[in-house]
Amino acid sequence: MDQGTIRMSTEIASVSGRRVWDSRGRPTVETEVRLAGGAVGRAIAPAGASTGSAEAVDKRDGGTAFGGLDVMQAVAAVNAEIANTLRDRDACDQAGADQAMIELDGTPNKSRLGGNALVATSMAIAHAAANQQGVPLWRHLGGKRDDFKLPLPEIQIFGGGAHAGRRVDVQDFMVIAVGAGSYEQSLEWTAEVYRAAGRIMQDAGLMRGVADEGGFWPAFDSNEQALDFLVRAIEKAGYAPGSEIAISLDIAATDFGRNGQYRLSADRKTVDADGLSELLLGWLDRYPIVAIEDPLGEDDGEALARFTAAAGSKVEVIGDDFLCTTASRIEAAADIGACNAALIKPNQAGTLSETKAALDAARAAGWASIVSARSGETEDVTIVHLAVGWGVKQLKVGSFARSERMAKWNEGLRIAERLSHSGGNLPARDSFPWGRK
Ligand code: 2PG
Ligand code: MG
Repeated sequence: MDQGTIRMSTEIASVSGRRVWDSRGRPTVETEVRLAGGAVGRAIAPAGASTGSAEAVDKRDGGTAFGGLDVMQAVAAVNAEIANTLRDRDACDQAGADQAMIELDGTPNKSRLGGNALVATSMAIAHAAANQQGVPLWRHLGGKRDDFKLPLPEIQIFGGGAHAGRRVDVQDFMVIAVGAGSYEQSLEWTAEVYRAAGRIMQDAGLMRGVADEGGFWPAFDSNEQALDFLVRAIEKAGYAPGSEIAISLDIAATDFGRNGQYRLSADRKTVDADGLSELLLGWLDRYPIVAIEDPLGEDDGEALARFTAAAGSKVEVIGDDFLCTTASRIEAAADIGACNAALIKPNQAGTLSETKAALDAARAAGWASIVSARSGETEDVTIVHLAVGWGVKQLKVGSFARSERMAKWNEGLRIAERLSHSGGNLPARDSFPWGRK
């Protein structure tokens, strides 16, 4: 920049990266963006364990240190190439900054510079822009409206699959307090269910600790036993299963499916796509389930369309590994009638702009959407602001334990306080009509 030019306060003055550590003790990337006006924005990349094959790829160094998971190359990319490209850009032009990074990377899956480098930087730019303007991030993202709502929390009680040594096959057994009148109340109710679940598992001698996202690590004999215990926990906590507290499942079927065959180890059987669909449709009949994520593997689009045709009028059929927060994949899925809701994870897309494009595609298809954390997380709370600012219906960040999870639920409480003047702060109570019998 020429000496004497007046700089806009939201111009990016510097971008720097550093290595920090996530909730599994693995290295990850933090980016710090400093603006000409003095504001600083910081964000940290999360990391998944059950990943879809079309996700943006994290750059990992390989070799022997930290199991090959070090991120020093991604940090170096932030400090050099990415910093040089972004310097002097307006942090308020998120789309322009993201596009510049996408072009700089030049690969379809962000593998050259790293999805971890890009997503941390993209989110840090948004934080810096919000800070410079003196507004919370959710308002910077959401613009001038006064109808902001908190998302409905979707909270894990039992963890399984890749997050708990595959003791049960289903990955997330979650609850949604569909009958709660406010965000605060939904957390209070869930806290009681989490405690009750811990007590009944302890009494039954089935407690093995906590899984990666803070949910209890169960020693159940079958997947259905987990569902039975979850209903018991809801009842023991004093709530009506279904009308007050309903169940949401992430089957994460890609993880136990291969060549159209699904191995349910906990149930000691192998089924094909139609067999798995039949089993899950049976669960939908017998348990108060309102949402089911990745019921089939990421390659089983047609079976997923058949499943959605059978279940989509009763529950949210959510695509995660199948959609990978990608607008074109969501459009293609909508064309064949696969899914009626999309999980939205910024690090699957790689930048905030692409994440928002995926959300817009889901909305254009008439779908529900859920902003989601990853199993590897940190104190970063950006996703809570995305959910509020973008008006997303649900938020999934894991369980009701461990600080990388609680930091996010607690951030929602702070936002709720800011919004409390506007009355009820959750999405419309009729958004799960089938869960309110
Ligand atoms: C998922 C997430 C969160 P991971 O599958 O939805 O539960 O897990 O981050 O390991 O992909
Ligand atoms: Mg999932």
